[in-house]
Amino acid sequence: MMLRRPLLAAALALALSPSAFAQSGPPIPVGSVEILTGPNAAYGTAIRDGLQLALEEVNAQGVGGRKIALTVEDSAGNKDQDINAVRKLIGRDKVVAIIGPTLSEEMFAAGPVANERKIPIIGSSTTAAGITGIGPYVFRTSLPESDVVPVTLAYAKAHGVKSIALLYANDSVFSKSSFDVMKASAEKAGLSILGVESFASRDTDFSAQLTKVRALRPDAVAIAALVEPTAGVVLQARQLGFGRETMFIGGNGANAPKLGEIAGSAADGLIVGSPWFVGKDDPANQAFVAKFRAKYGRDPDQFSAQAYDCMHILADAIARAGAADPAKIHDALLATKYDGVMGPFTFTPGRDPASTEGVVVLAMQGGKFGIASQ
Ligand code: 1QQ
Repeated sequence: MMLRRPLLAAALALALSPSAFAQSGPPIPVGSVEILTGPNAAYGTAIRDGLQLALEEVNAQGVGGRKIALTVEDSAGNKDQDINAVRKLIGRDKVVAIIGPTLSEEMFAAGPVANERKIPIIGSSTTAAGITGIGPYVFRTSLPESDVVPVTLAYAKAHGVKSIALLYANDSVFSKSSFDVMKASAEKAGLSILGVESFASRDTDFSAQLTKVRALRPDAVAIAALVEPTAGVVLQARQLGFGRETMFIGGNGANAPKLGEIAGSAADGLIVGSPWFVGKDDPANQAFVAKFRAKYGRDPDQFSAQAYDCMHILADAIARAGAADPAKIHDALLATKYDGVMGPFTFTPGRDPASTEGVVVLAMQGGKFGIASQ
């Protein structure tokens, strides 16, 4: 007994130290649910690629001596599949935290499941209002539309826009929320709102709405929708005679390379606000971009960059939690101070990103986003 005591004391000290689980142990299970198939797979695969690049770095370093084992589930953008995936990750894989899902409406479906089981769930791309209101275990690292869209509209105003028409997809939580923010921000900026039209995300013919909007002759047309319908609207707008005199404005859904891939030069001139830009010239971002290009043979987009930071933020919280314990990870997440490729990151007490600085306005040119001219 006597001999054992110092050992016990040492073991206890170890258990209480921040790197208690540092010494060894099985990989720490972490889950992710993203859209890997179907119409919105471009978002989810960009996110998965960002997560996996960060994971390689995390595991090369170790999280207090252990590795993270990441299981990525495909939601296909389907809410039932989201809920099942989250249940599976928690029940079968015993994950200590989840990153995802991709869309706000998916988070509204699956977030409550993780929240109820007290497993931290972190959206890296969800931008609608109300996400973190789901419950205390729901976090997001993505800037909500309410932080980004006002910057985009201020840019439009500074570039001569006085009147605007708004179009939105009425069957998507993100799109509706983005529209609400666009409308409120346009009002606040003193723009006159000439008209509002809506459509469904799967629509391919927007000519009725665009014809009405065309007759109003707005200086700008804002589109609150995911990337495929946004591209469809822009393509058809050009066919209906909208020229360069009309400024097209997108929300977070439009901030994806797929816009240029589908719409080509028809999307030229469209602007979006973005918390990140591939050319952002700080060393951390440049190293990330170089590594991403080397691994995947293409440029990262905003979704990959956000996911990359999100995985690092989670790994950092797990390390500081000192245990593969969801409640401790939850508390550690709240105390996050992380310098990522998006910039310095902390959470508000309400688990949203605290810093809303660094939003840039991007414009499409030749099918690619670049910094909008000043
Ligand atoms: C949301 C979004 C989408 C554009 C993410 C892909 O911002 O659903 O909240």
